[in-house]
Amino acid sequence: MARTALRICPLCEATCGLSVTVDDDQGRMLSARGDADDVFSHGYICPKGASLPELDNDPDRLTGPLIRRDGVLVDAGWDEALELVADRLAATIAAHGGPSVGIYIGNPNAHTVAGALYAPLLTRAIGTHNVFSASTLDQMPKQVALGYLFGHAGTFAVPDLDRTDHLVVIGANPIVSNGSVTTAADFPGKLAALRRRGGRLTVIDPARTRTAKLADVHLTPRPGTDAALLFAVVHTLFDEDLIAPDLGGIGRHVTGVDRLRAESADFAPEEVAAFCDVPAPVIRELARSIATARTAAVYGRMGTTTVEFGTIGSWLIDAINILTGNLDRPGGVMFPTPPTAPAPRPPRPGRTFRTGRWRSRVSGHPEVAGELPAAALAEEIDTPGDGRLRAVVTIAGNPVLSAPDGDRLGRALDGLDFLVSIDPYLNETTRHADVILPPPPPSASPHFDFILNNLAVRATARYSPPVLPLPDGRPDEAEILARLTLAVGGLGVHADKRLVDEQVIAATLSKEVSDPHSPVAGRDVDEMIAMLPDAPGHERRLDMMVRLGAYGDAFGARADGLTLAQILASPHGVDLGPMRPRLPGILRTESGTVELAADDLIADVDRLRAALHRAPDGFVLIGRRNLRSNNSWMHNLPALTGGTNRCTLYIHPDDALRLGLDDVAIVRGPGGEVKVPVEITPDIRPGVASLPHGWGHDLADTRLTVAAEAPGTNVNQLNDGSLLDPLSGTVVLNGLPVEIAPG
Ligand SMILES: Nc1nc2c(c(=O)[nH]1)N[C@H]1C(S)=C(S)[C@@H](COP(=O)(O)OP(=O)(O)OC[C@H]3O[C@@H](n4cnc5c(=O)[nH]c(N)nc54)[C@H](O)[C@@H]3O)O[C@H]1N2
Ligand SMILES: Nc1nc2c(c(=O)[nH]1)N[C@H]1C(S)=C(S)[C@@H](COP(=O)(O)OP(=O)(O)OC[C@H]3O[C@@H](n4cnc5c(=O)[nH]c(N)nc54)[C@H](O)[C@@H]3O)O[C@H]1N2
Ligand code: SF4
Ligand SMILES: [Mo]
Repeated sequence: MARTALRICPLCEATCGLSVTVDDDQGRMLSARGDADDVFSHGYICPKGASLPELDNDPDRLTGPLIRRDGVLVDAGWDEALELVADRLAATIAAHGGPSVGIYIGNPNAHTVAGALYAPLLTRAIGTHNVFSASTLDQMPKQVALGYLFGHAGTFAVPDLDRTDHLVVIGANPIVSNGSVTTAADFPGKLAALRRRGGRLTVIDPARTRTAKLADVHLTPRPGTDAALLFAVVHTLFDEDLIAPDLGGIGRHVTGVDRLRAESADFAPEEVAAFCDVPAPVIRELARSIATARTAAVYGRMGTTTVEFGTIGSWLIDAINILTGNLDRPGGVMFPTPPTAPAPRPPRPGRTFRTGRWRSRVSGHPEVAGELPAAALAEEIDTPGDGRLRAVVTIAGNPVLSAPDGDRLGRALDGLDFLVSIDPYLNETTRHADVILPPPPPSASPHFDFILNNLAVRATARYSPPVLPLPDGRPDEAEILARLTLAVGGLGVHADKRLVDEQVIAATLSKEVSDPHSPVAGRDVDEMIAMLPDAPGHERRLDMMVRLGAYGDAFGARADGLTLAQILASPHGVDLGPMRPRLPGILRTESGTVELAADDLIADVDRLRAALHRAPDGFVLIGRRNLRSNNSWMHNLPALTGGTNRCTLYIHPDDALRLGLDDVAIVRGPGGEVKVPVEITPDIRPGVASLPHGWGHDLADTRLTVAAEAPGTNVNQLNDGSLLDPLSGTVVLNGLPVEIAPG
């Protein structure tokens, strides 16, 4: 018998509410469509969401652990596999210390309950500072900029899409990506609504993407030059007296304006025009169009972060929002207030944001927000010497395809004493593992967006319990991580998982009751623990966080406040309203102000100044995404393969003619060369070529039947990881210099 259930889509940052049908007898998900009553997504769905049942039922998905025996990965039982992992991690830590274990945290951790609530506990239990993640292949420059501006690397300001009058999209393609570092379901609908209300869309992108095709104005700078372009906008704002009076009302909370003005002096549009290949009057007009709009929001993504000047560019995006009076006001960029964020407290002085609290062993890369560059993972394993990594834990990551030089990383992983991967697939990375521990499919996993709610353009509280039960004896991902945490902590792999949750709950509440500004200051911890539901540990923690949170009931102290029980009683979600101003309470800088011109940022500007006079390189390579793809791991679903979703080199007709390109090209980069099919298109600017990432499924000993039929090529084999944005350790994935020749 089929039954309908609601479930939030875990596949991208849009967090759409889905209505799925399941067959309890077969224990399968049958179909998925948009939930029209979802308070956040209102029925929106994309092809990936619609294929959730196919992903759930993928016959290649692992249903039990694999253990390497005599060189081959074979089926094993859960107890045996967990015991083996616990023993090997404990032995490595005992012999070489916690830091000899490296952790790689992949992208899906942003979408899972386990990634948000349990992965950090395992990392802490292991006691390693050798933490790597997809963030340094992605948004880390943005986070570093936020750290300097607002005092904390997690203080995101997102465009108020529903109310803005002028949206400026730089290096993002939300019609295809469905939005990133801005959680908004139905980006296409939101852009259509912007147009209907007379608003304006500017897109800055070297490719004529599906988003760019909707724009009123589309600028096509040379890749990697946006930081200079943005500086020229800042210059123009000062030069033409376009700074908003009192910065739109937040003037007393902002410092460093004069210093920023001084820094921007060298970046007149006329000075940067040749470097960016955008005419100076066009840059001046861009500045005017932002400054004179009733409200405007400048929004940057991958094309502004994974580039040579990623941190400077990210900083200047928000600097422009601030100078034009658009920070913290409706229609500008605002700080979301998620349901699990602590209740507001009086402003308190913070500390100056710093990186480099430790450094990587081999290249001396500074630590950034607790992490080292993913591009340095291979060398930390394969470079001999004291302190090299002996064991690695990957959680929901496929760095062999997503990080530079996967061939080298693969060899390095083979050279480890021990590799454990918590991952549902036997893929390009996990094929190197000694043990794979597969989490259950989405249908049998709970869902709450602990992370993405921090980025949501409208606050909601939505929770999906698992839609289908787990087979007896199969742990969910939270249990896998919790049991490993307990084992590493010396309690053994069979200890009750709830110990982990109860420890977190007791510690959190004890801290809260002793904080005079907490809504539960002075209360009795045990009395509050008794108010939590008799439910799985993650639900008890969720209830606690919600009750302590900005909308919460403060454990009964606020009569109408939110609890998990209320969220469960509203399966389409609880709407908590549009974003609201949060200055100055959200600031954590030492000065208690928005610091517009932090020393470390200013110190990096000379690097940009020097680049201005660089002769334009040959070709540069950028990335692109496809609506029916998701990084490296959804090429195995028949419903999503084929059509435009192909690993081809986009190149402009003039360039193809000049190079004599026909069907196949050889692309050479700093890390190697690849041979790829050519697709000639006017939708990319001359001098630029694009290849998508996440391909290269032709490696031996994987279990990706469908993906292997059209494997594509791993673009990151072109990249040796040496070109980094130094402030964030983020590798240059967009704007990589390459040579292209007929193949
Ligand atoms: N050239 C180039 N390279 C890029 C990019 C680019 O634009 N260009 N983009 C970069 C970006 S933005 C990112 S985020 C990274 C992504 O880098 P990664 O996070 O390393 O790679 P993904 O391809 O997202 O792989 C996700 C892994 O998680 C597994 N997985 C899926 N669901 C779950 C789950 O519920 N639990 C667990 N435990 N595992 C799960 C999948 O099987 C897969 O192995 O790639 C980066 N690499
Ligand atoms: N369908 C689909 N959706 C996804 C993903 C996916 O793989 N497929 N991945 C998810 C992930 S992990 C992420 S991080 C997000 C990413 O979300 P987005 O950042 O929106 O996606 P991208 O396609 O990487 O967009 C980057 C854009 O920057 C442009 N660009 C490249 N170099 C430059 C430059 O130097 N300057 C400027 N101005 N533009 C430049 C590219 O042409 C491209 O259009 O998407 C998420 N959503
Ligand atoms: S847009 Fe993202 S969250 Fe929405 S259905 Fe598609 S993949 Fe899922
Ligand atoms: Mo990403």
